[in-house]
Amino acid sequence: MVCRNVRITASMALVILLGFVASATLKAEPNKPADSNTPTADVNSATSKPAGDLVPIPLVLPKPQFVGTPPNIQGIANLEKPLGKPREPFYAPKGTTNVAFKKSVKSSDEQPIIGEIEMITDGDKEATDGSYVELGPLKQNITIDLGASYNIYAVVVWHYHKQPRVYKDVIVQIAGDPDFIKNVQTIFNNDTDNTLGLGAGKDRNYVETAEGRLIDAKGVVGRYVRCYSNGNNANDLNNYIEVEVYGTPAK
Ligand SMILES: [Ca+2]
Ligand SMILES: [Ca+2]
Repeated sequence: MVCRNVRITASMALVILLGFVASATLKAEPNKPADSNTPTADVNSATSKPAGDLVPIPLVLPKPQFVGTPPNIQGIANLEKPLGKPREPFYAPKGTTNVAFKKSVKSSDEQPIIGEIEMITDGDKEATDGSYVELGPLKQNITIDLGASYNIYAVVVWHYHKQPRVYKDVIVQIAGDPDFIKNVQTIFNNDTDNTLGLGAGKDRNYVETAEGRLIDAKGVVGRYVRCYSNGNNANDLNNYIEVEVYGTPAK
């Protein structure tokens, strides 16, 4: 009697288990893409092309000053390998524009060695002499006041692209106040050993090109954009040609 009961219970359990597996498999079905040939998010772009009302940002690049892969730059650790091809378009919601154009800029060095601080948002991104600002040695920063809060999708930074260079300790932050106390968000940080004291970053060093450095800001909300650097591989000075901030007004 006991044995039979056990056998019945065991076979009932097996039936229940099989039923559970079958229903779990059925339940899993709806999560599969309707059509496996439909491209998924990351196929078309390194920065991912999500579905919906997203369009490439209206980014216009300056004239390149050197072609091909830049020569090896000596003495820079953790250096990113150049892409070796043009960067893929960056997608953001329709209506996203460069909201930094002609906006006011402040700097830790208000009397640049070369050029004027205003040149950082004047729309001129060319590498020619007369198009770049040169700030004093070692740790410096510039802060753009967008004048209002924006959803920020990308920040593009051109330090200098007349020759391949690597700027040191590049950090880009977005905040809600000019003193960077409220809602500070770091969107790029390659100061891996915390030289600037803002926290150690995980991003890599990179070679400047005419494409500028496009940083995915992931839609964070903020009004002030601050860029830090700490000299470059050629000298201790800091340069900016242009900084663009792609966003839409925050509601
Ligand atoms: Ca400029
Ligand atoms: Ca460092």
